[in-house]
Amino acid sequence: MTTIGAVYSLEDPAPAPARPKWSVAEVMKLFELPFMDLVFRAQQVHREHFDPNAVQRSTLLSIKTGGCSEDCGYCSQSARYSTGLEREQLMAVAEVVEKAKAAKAKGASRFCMGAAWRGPKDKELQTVLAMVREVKALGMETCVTLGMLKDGQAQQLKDAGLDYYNHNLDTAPEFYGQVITTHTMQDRLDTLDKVRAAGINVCSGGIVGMGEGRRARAGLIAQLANMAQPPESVPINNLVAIPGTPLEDAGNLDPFEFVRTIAAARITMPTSFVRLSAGREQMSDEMQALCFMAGANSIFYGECLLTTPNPGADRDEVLFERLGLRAI
Ligand code: SAM
Ligand code: DTB
Ligand code: SF4
Repeated sequence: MTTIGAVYSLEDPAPAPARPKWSVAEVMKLFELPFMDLVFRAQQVHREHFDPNAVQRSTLLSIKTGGCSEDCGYCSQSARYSTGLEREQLMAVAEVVEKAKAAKAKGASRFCMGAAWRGPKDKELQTVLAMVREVKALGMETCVTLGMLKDGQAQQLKDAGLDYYNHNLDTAPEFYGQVITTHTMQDRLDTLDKVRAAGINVCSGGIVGMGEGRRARAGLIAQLANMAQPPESVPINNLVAIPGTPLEDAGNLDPFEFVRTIAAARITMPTSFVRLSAGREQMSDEMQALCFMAGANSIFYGECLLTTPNPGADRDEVLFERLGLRAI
């Protein structure tokens, strides 16, 4: 591995930088395939690595809602926009544990706790650590998404038993500044490095349907796939347009383009779980089946995402039954 500040002599030249696994142009080529060819190829890759009829289910809970300092243009929880969302304090540990028990009883295997923070303060982190310990003790996989981490915080989460940290790259580097100005893509990558170094599984993906072009969607996928170790879990969110946010009128991506994004994620990250994430409430069952066909093998499960609705467990049970899908 090249270390920062290493000195190389002529006899021992600097190693050529590793070629990215996927160039943006190569990912663009995937997007440009005829739809049937793309979905077929994604399904083939999927079958090489996964049971095509098994879908992982994570339940989300917003443990601290609204009042966030950041300006992410899609988000209902930014304090900068009037979205009508009521701000809430960090939840009590016991309340979180009750919600996790209910999610487990409904068949979720992972519980993901999200906080509307730029990053956690040390005192806040202590409360989250207690949540992680207690949810883990229920026999569930644990995931948190708390924003940017400072040195040492990832290790504390690992020690508490955290399995996954969610931190999305959200979009391509060149589009990032049009959506978010209060932190950078590099900030996000730095936090992901800390998560990896602590030995926590990485959950990182993005949002499409924000008015970005196909090249930006390909850029996001390439950025994720080219990580030294791609994320174990890759959530692909379709924008839920929130009134009052700068992106309230974005939406309306061609549904086939969403499926193409899932397929591109599957082909470029063959061993990762690809999660059909936000936006399912607005999708037909047929659209969701296409996403599973294109290699999605994980969903958010339960009637609420963080602040917006998601299909209820009953609707999903019927969908799984109709498609012969098995929950894992
Ligand atoms: N504050 C933390 C952060 O930004 O990482 C954690 C919570 S944040 C809400 C988690 C992710 O949810 C974002 O990175 C974004 O990908 C997704 N998200 C938020 N609002 C969304 C929306 N309206 N539609 C689709 N995805 C959204
Ligand atoms: C992710 O990629 N999507 C989830 C989770 N990680 C934290 C959040 C989706 C939020 C959708 C809008 C809302 O409910 O506020
Ligand atoms: Fe805050 Fe996260 Fe929403 Fe951005 S996405 S405004 S960091 S809660």
